[in-house]
Amino acid sequence: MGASGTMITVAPTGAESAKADVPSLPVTLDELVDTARACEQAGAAMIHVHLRDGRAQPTLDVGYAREVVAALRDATDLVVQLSTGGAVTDPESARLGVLDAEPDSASLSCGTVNFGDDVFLNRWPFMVQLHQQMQDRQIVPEYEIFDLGQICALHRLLDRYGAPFGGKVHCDLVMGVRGGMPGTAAALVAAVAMLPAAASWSATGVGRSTLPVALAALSAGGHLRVGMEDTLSLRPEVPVRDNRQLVVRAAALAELAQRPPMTPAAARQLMGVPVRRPAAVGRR
Ligand code: KMH
Ligand code: ZN
Repeated sequence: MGASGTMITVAPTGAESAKADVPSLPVTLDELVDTARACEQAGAAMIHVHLRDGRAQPTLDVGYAREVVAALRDATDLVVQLSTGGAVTDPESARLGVLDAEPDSASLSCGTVNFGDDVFLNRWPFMVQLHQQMQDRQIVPEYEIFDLGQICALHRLLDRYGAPFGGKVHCDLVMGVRGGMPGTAAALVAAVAMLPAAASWSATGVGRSTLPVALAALSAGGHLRVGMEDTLSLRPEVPVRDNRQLVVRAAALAELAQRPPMTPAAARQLMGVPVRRPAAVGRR
């Protein structure tokens, strides 16, 4: 069985939704920091960050990424994870460049997948580069799994290139993407059975699969990722008000499952993420 507590990750922004369509999407530095604070108070332990520029478009600007990492560390204890997935149009060089911002953790997608009408490209050599650069820079990867075959690629990566920095393997099952595995309990159970022994894992159900995936993950011993990157509706016809609302709901489910939300400190232990800053002083 899985861990006794539940690590809740909030993915507040993503690269796909437009601010004009979703005005409550956090895109500025201040909006991100406010969201991070509110979600930490509601039970989140980690934040998965996609950056937006001054026009609210996805960006992988390293200078800005450093600023965001510093601001989130200053304002919260959350484990700060930067996306190296970016947007489907981002080149590999810019996606690798995100690691220069020295986050606690970064995502590492384990294979190419159709992504709605687009293709989310993750070539094997690029996966290897991400894995090795994260080992060198002491960044803990979160392996993103969009389909079952990608778990075979993860095994191959670990067998050939060794354990990630921190020595723990943590995966996130991203389910319900149009082109990837469905967001069902059956697919979740199949994926979990294939994960490396002793790996920890969370699950994310995109769109309408959010709740079925969260409930299946809790019952199978996994952790949760929620947020407006993945879901913009609370239920049919009811739009999400903000990211905090999704974290509050996830925390309530975790409590109901008698696996209450983990603190950021417990999440660091789970994932093998060291503390990268002195004890919090001078919080804004
Ligand atoms: N935006 C998607 C194309 C990640 O953050 O690592 C990729 C994604 C995965 O969101
Ligand atoms: Zn993402």
